[in-house]
Amino acid sequence: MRNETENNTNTDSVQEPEKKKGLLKRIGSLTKRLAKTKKGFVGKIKQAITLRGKLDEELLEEVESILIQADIGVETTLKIIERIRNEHRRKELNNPETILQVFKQTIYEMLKEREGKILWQPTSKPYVILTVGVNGVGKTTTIAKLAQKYKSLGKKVMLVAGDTFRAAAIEQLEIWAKRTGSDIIKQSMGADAASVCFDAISAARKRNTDVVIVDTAGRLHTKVNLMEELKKIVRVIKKQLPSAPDETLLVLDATTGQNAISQTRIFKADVDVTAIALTKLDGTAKGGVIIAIADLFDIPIKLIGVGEQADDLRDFNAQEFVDALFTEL
Ligand SMILES: Nc1nc2c(ncn2[C@@H]2O[C@H](COP(=O)(O)OP(=O)(O)O)[C@@H](O)[C@H]2O)c(=O)[nH]1
Ligand SMILES: [Mg+2]
Repeated sequence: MRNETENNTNTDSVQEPEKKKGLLKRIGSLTKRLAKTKKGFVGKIKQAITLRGKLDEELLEEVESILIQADIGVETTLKIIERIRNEHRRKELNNPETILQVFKQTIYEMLKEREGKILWQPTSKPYVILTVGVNGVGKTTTIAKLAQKYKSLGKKVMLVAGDTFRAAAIEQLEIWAKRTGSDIIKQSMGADAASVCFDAISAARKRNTDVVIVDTAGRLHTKVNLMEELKKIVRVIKKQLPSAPDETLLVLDATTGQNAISQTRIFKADVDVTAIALTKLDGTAKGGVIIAIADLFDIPIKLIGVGEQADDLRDFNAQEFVDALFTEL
């Protein structure tokens, strides 16, 4: 974000070298945030490839075990290995650089297929974003970051305290509403979340709100309860605004590794998830799970969280991400 501001000072014709410099800076800062994942698997793979120097079954086996240990999952790992093997059949990969290049390209293609964009300039009003995900993954933090960004783009934002299960959740959202200068719609703890959403949509229409962001509970007494509540929220929102929610954002925590995969399965079964935000990529060696998410589900990955500050929520860009992973520090 800092780099974007720098670039924007270049008002009329942004020179190509300047653009490139901005991009390199952005990749550089992402590289630092992804340091643990880089070390955790890209580093190990690079080492294995350099040591062996040629592509053979032994190297493929080694790469396979590194990928599985890095939370990429068996299914996706086998797919990656198969693609490298096919490439080798097509054209012999006989030096470390080429092998690494094919590996990088394979991962890039898997991620690129799921690259999506959050609509920062919504075309309908109110634009409703419903966030879902289990407790602790970073839903409320992500909502705050989204609110901050929409505010900086001049939008009128409303936060909705749909996590009525915990009093602290409502308070936390209130603090973020104050800090970001957003409206908040809330009721007391234990209130019916769908009714809070009903109030929110009608208030948003009256107040000419641009963007409504709904927080939801990540845990209720049972999983069935949680899914029933989410479905009810969607029904109630639709009653007022049939096209909404415009985005149903599933928030996943990269540090949970393969758990993020089972969470996606569970939420996807009951809710029409339209986007994924993968948080906490900064503090984990398990960031490779993003490749499994991209491979196993047909849901666009739109946002990544790489820290706790407001500008640490970034648009997901497959090329930047892969470049950051493979860049030497
Ligand atoms: N390092 C890091 N921490 C994050 C990120 N996103 C959220 N967190 C932290 O994760 C914790 C749980 O976040 P919260 O938004 O309350 O989760 P919720 O229960 O899903 O609403 C908080 O301490 C956040 O600061 C991120 O991208 N990077
Ligand atoms: Mg929360």
